[in-house]
Amino acid sequence: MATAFSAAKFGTQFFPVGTRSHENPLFGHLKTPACSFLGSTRRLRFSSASKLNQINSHRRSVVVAVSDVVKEKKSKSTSNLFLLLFIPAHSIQLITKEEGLELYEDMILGRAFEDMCAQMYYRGKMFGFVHLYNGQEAVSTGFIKLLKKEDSVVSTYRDHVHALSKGVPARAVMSELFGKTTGCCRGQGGSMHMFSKEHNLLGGFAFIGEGIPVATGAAFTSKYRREVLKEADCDHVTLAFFGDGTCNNGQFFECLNMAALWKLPIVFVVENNLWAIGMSHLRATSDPQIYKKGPAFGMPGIHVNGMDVLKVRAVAQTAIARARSGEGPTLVECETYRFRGHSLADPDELRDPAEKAHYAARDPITALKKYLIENNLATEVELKAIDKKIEEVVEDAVEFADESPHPTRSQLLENVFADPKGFGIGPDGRYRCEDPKFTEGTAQV
Ligand SMILES: Cc1ncc(C[n+]2csc(CCOP(=O)(O)OP(=O)(O)O)c2C)c(N)n1
Ligand SMILES: [Mg+2]
Repeated sequence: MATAFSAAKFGTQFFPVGTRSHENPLFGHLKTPACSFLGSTRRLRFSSASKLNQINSHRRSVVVAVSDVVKEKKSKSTSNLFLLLFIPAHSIQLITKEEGLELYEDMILGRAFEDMCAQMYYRGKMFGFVHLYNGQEAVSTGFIKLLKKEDSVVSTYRDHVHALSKGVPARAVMSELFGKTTGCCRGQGGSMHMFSKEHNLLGGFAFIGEGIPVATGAAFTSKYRREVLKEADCDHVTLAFFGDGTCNNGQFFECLNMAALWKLPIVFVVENNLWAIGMSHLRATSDPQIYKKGPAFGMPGIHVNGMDVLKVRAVAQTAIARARSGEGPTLVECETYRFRGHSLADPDELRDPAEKAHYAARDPITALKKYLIENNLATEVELKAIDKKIEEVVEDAVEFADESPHPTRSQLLENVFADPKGFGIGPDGRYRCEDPKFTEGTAQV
């Protein structure tokens, strides 16, 4: 199954990752002259022949057929919007020692944090579904560590590690998982709804695909601020993370369309871990090569080995630079794997042990560690010191979360749009749920 996605099977187009986006043979041809805000829709609103001639003086006929527009678009672009990424080891952009250690630390934080989550979940410290990210760390780290604080990240229900990579403190994430007031959503979001305004983490989302329009809206905001409100320094980029199963949902296609049409500063990052709960990606999708769907909308589509943080980072650098410079969106498919079941309630007995072993042997953390040591970027001692530091960070987060207070019952009704008078608030103006008799005869709250 794994080989169905391998570079060997689909050929090896070479992508020189060391080049800057405007010099890049893949992305360079997409460059068009700077257009006004929503320029691409405006061009299609023809009200009279003279206006049409004015706008399209280069076209011979005033009758505009779709085929003419297609021909024109084709002549501006080359055919190669597809890219199955095969990056030979020698072409990887070199990283500094500092960068290498930062990547390692972030991945170790993600892994150690999630392992601790599993322990705490089975000890009854967390409620509801908890979806872990073990195995996929190279995607979060490879992308998010390149962002500025003002850039946004939109996640899914598998969101703890995205939050950590974006800088939300481990204490705030763990407390949120414990349902405590010190959590990043004051304990009201829980595992699937991490959010931090300060860090521009625009949410985890329980419904699949729900975050994609939110991310598209965030990217629209950046473009609007820059081009309409004339905030010249607003070059913020949004990353939308979601899974392979989610790519079969309508929102995905709708948002690719809007993002390409308006050249939004967004990168769609598909974390293709080959499974949507117990449904194999290969059984559920007409064309399993998700990256090919980008070019259908006029944006580059790239496949990358999501178990290799350096390769992910190389692709991310180009896609983020492209978004930041106003060239528009990119669809990146990262082939990755989750080492645990879909959620902590899933005993993970259905996936083929051979498949699991295949990906376990490609653990992104082990691979980075080997790279850093072999290239004299770090010693075993230095890496062990990072492991130790992170162990302490995670233990501190658990202690902090455990000692933090639970929210008051009335917090449940805060920020509820409908006025809960009559239901939540009694005639005396006080929250009914604060009355100890409120839950009498019903389930314990
Ligand atoms: C709109 C919607 N439909 C169905 C579900 C149930 N559901 C939860 S997770 C999931 C699979 C998603 O798989 P994928 O996008 O590959 O993400 P992964 O869990 O592999 O990270 C589904 C169908 C949901 N949460 N939301
Ligand atoms: Mg999946």
